[in-house]
Amino acid sequence: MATNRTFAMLKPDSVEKGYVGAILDKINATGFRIVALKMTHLTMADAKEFYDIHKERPFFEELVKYMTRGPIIAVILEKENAVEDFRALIGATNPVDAADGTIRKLFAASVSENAVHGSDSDENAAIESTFHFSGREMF
Ligand code: IDP
Ligand code: MG
Repeated sequence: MATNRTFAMLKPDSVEKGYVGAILDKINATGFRIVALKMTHLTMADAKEFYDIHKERPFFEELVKYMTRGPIIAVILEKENAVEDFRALIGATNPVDAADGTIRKLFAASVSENAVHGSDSDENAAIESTFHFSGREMF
């Protein structure tokens, strides 16, 4: 996995509210190339594994329930400085703290239902990408 890639999810609330097109448009407009994309529905086991790092946190059960309540859009994105630039594009975890113009400021409802996921490091981008996509699904 090249280090100029990141992994992202448009979470169930984004799909439910019809924000997929608008969020992908913003991602494209910011200069990211879509390397892989699919709609999928995480199982409880998938969500628990994906968010394993948070398993001791008080919001873990709420997070797993939210992430499995409907389909998500999984994407791999490519751009120079992808991980950092995508985190800047999505904004702070809590939309109240997110900068104007960020995806979470525009589309997130709360700290728990915050519209999008973005990898926090090149290492996690690679792990998360291969968790969701096979080599044949990456372009
Ligand atoms: P991040 O998505 O900005 O990297 P993390 O701290 O890694 O934020 O948390 C993962 C996800 O867990 C968040 O995106 C959000 O959906 C949820 N979450 C984080 N903090 C809280 C909280 O305090 N209450 C409820 N849900 C939370
Ligand atoms: Mg995180």
